[in-house]
Amino acid sequence: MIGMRVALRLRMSACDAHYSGGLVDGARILGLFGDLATELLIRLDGDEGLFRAYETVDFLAPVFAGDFVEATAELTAIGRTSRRMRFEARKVISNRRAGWSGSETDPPGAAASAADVLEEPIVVATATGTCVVPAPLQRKPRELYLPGLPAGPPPTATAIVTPPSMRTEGEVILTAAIVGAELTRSQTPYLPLTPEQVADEAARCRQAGASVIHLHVRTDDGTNTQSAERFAQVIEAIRHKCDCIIQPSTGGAVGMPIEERAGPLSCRPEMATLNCGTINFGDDVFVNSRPDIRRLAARIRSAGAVPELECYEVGHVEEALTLAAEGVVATPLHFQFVLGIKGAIPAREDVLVFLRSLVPSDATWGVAALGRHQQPLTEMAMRLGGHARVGLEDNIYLSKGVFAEGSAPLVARAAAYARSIGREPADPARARTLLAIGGSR
Ligand code: KMH
Ligand code: ZN
Repeated sequence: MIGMRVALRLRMSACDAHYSGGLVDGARILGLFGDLATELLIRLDGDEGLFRAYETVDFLAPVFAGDFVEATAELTAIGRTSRRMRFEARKVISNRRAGWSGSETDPPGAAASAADVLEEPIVVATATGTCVVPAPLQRKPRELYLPGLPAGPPPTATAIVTPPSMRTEGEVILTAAIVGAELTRSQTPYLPLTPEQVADEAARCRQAGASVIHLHVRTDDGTNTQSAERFAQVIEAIRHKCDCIIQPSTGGAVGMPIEERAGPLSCRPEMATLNCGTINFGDDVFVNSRPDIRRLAARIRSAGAVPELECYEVGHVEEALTLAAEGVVATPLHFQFVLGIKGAIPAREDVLVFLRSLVPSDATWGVAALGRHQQPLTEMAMRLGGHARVGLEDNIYLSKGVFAEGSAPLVARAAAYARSIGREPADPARARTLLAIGGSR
């Protein structure tokens, strides 16, 4: 829900002009922000709530009667009763009437009705503020009236419907993490092991909407391996069944030496993971020293693969940016925020908002979240314009106590959610373009 955005666009009329020269007063803009805050509260809590305080208000450019103003609000934090928001108002059309637009370039004698669509909208005001909805007035999400709910799965607690005007454009890349390294058959009977089982599962996931297969491989007895031969065998089996991008792991299993982890790179995959730092991984330590990260990055590059930058902590994002600055990895970058490993960064909405704020604007990013966090955090990522990874590696349940019968049902649910917010799952060809595989973006 953090990251939810709403918008208003309206024309300032002569009635809105308060000062000489048709100037609109700042209070009018704050009125728009108040209405936006109210809409966010209704969508979140089913109640109009109250505006408690503005922390900042900046009026940055004048607004005149005849201007069209677009105002947006974004939910930035949720407390027990408090809801913090960020606001922005931009002028998108400017009236040209002499003396009103304030422009010195107005042609003399321009018609009183002349107006321009601005090539670059002008930010006229920004603000941050806090609203409250008393606990007894907060209604549960399932009681909320969500107009315009498209056909598809019923809304979950996090499936706030984005109004059509605010839908994020662009396809979602769905990655299926179908095998994992640490998962065992004793945890779920649906874990694929043999090349045929893995290839069948990859094809089912492709059918369900996945375009990338994040791949670990096992020996027939289920032991994790980074053997190049086994990867070659499994990749060939997948290739026979579907056209997904195959993204081998270079993380392997906890405790594997780096040289062994690099095994699948000899298959010259289109993508490969690059783990960007060390973390506590449950009771183990997943070690990625800075020299080893650079060695693996160089190997990935010389294999011709696009690295997916696995970030389990805030500092890992900084490390990835440093790798780019050093030229060890090529831009544009593709980040994967892995949230909810015990001992690393938690799977929380505010964490994701912060991580997203760190990535460069030309980068792509996705979320992998563990266990019960998989669905809400990947759905949030999709709402925020990111991509999503689901699958048994991160989560073996479809709902509490109900096993996912393979990764495909998890992919199908993510694909349905993507469509419900107006984003189509990318096919592999489109995903290759979005990920700059082959240098195309
Ligand atoms: N098995 C984890 C220790 C990756 O695939 O690159 C590492 C991992 C990350 O799964
Ligand atoms: Zn993995």
